[in-house]
Amino acid sequence: MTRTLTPSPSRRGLRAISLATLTAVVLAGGVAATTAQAAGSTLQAAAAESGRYFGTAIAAGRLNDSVYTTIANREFNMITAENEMKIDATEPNQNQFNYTNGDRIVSWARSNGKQVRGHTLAWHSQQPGWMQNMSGSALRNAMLNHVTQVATHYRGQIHSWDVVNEAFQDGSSGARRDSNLQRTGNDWIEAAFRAARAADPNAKLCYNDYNTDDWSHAKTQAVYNLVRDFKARGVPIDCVGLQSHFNAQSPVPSNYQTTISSFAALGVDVQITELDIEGSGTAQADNYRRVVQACLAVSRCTGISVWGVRDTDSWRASGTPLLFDGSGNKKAAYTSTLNALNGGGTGNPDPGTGCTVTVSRANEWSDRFNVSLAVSGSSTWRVSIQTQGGQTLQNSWNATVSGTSGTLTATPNGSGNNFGITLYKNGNNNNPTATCTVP
Ligand code: G2I
Repeated sequence: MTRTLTPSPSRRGLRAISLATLTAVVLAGGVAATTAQAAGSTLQAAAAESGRYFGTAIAAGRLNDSVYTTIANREFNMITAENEMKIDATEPNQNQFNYTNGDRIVSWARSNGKQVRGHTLAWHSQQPGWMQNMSGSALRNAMLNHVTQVATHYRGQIHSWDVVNEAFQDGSSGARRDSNLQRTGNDWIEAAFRAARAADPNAKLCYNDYNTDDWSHAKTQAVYNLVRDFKARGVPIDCVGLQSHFNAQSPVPSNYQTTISSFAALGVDVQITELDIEGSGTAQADNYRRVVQACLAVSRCTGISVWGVRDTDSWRASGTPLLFDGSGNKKAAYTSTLNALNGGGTGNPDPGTGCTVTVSRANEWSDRFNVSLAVSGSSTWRVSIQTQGGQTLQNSWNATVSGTSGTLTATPNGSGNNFGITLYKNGNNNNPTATCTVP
């Protein structure tokens, strides 16, 4: 396990203050940390401090449960329909569209001042019977018509659409998932994205999947290559959704932040779209904290949604994976999530790693900048520094630093726990992120 503390470059409200402070302190010959942040008392308020949203999936059938709606209204400002915008719900018979329950959710969200994520336009699963039985160009046309009709119905009301959901296989193949949609031709995904863009030009268009959280997994790499290819060829795509359904078999990976920052470096937003983490107590709380901190460390990780309100609302209720218990009480996981959103937790060393590193931006020139790193919690440490974009190492002091781009590794050289690096920007002015472990 690793712990990350970095300044968040997207903390819009503090950016001007931070730059002014930096200027003053740089003149005085010191460095400034940029981790200070006002506290929010709800998830949505705390996330908004850094310009992010915090959302949840909502089920239309629970909108008359006042415990449920009270929590949802108080804590969340981004709403995803858990099932009501899926293909079987919105087009139960071909060319007969039913928006009743989807509209109920959009109406509840908008009347309470919330934004809406659309889920999902094209998926191998939850297809109505008529679509399951189709193939070839008839299916391709039916799919494109579905995308066009539904995106047009909700035009202007959707923050982001999960245009295509779960199109890759699990396991080591990195291949597309076999499905009736895939058998219409490998270009079905880009065709769906183009149709969605035409129907609702202002919605962000996301590719959404699960088991794409671990950077070393073939499925993650396959989605990364799809997005890279789309960006290179001008296929419209704005975001990647990491569903992030975690449990003992699929834990929060140690390289989760690398996955997020790597997708972001392709020029897309990253949204954590369906977060739930099975477990209880401090272990679960710690995992939620790690997810939030990984997102906060990457400026283009723009929001987090959990997949339900209370444990009893979850698609896997027996795993108690959410932030509120069945009675609507805040769990330890809620508190750690809120604290992490409010600025990175306690500042104490992570018991799992034994050390913490703080990243501070220091002197700046047109082509390069200095970064100060301060380790606490241990005198032996290894710090992994993730540079952004094409940044390269020019210089370092008070530590032994290996690598020149991508991931740099720093270890003590006898100068203590405070060290620094100079990075050439090479077109990217974002701060690096860093994690600390005791070897
Ligand atoms: O499976 C978890 C999620 C994985 N990513 C895509 C999401 O769309 C998916 O959500 C789940 C919903 O949480 C479940 O609520 O998707 C399932 C399948 O669409 C949903 O389950 C369905 C049941 O299969 C139906 O039998 C049931 O009628 O929920 C429906 C409404 O309760």
